[in-house]
Amino acid sequence: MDNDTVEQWIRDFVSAYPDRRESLETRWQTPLVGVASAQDSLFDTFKTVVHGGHLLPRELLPDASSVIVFYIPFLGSLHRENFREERYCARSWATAYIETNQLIADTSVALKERLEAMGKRVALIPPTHNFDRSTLMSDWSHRHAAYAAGLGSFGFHNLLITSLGCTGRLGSLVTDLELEPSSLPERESCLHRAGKKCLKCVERCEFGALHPDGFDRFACYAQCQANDRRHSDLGLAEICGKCTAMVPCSVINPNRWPS
Ligand code: B12
Ligand code: SF4
Ligand code: SF4
Repeated sequence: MDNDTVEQWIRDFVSAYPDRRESLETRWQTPLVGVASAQDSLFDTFKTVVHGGHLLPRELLPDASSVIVFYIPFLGSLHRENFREERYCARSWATAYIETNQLIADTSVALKERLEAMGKRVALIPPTHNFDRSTLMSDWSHRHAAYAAGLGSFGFHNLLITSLGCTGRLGSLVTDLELEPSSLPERESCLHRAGKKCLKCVERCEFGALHPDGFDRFACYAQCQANDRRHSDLGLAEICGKCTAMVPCSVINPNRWPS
């Protein structure tokens, strides 16, 4: 399998998914796929920029060669619905969170089986809930892996902004399959970080989490838990995402973006 085959395989799996699973409410756009070399020195820097316990690819899989990362974008209508619901997040956003986490897990398991059938080895990483409740940090950050795989850059709101915006979700897996690493994007995706006027994400956060001078992850988690209580009949949905609703980077319009 080369890069194109892996990318096409993931795209086909995601596009066929709604036919395989009954009563899904969420629909997705075509995923973006990127690859980082497991030896990329960026992973060493994540021990400092994320935290000391962040794992290296080879700590997940000895002889790791590549990190495959995929971004599954929601339909554009979803972040608009989340904007309209005011303080609490939209029910459709909660449903999309649960269904997309399942989609990421199912895609990862199916790709692992496909690669193992070719004699390759794969280490899986759960889509979320793999974080320490006392620090609110994970030993593997999908968005840092996505950054290393060239899928986008970090917005002021912490989310990874890809060429299809920031409202989708990420999955990654580590394998000994040799693939060509993707190059890092040259463009700064966040308007504020590109020196333009924005900080719309800060305006959207009414919960004391996102400020012009920083981010309080515990205040953010408190609001995510409030939304979970609100939508408790759906299953675990610790979510909010108001900072990604109807902001310029939700869905990218290339004509308005800095080059
Ligand atoms: C713990 C966690 C949370 C916690 C803590 C949030 C946080 N910011 O850490 C809580 C519960 C509060 C939370 C909330 C949310 N989360 Co959350 N969460 C995670 C989880 C499990 C681990 C994240 C982690 O360990 N972060 C570690 C900290 C240190 O890193 P960080 O916050 O990303 O901050 C870094 C960046 O700002 C970065 N950075 C900034 N500029 C630059 C520049 C460069 C060059 C580099 C290298 C780094 C960098 O530096 C900081 C430190 O390194 C991941 C899943 C996973 N395993 O990856 C999902 C994940 C990050 N969450 C996600 C989402 C969508 C959300 C919410 C929108 C909730 C929702 N779904 O409605 C909010 C957004 C909050 C926000 N504005 O950040 C998505 C992000 C998708 C994306 N497009 O980026 C993820 C990846 C889940 C997934 N599988 O898709 N989350
Ligand atoms: S809303 Fe504006 S400042 Fe915030 S992350 Fe998006 S582009 Fe950057
Ligand atoms: S997810 Fe909600 S609470 Fe967290 S930073 Fe974004 S708007 Fe604020």
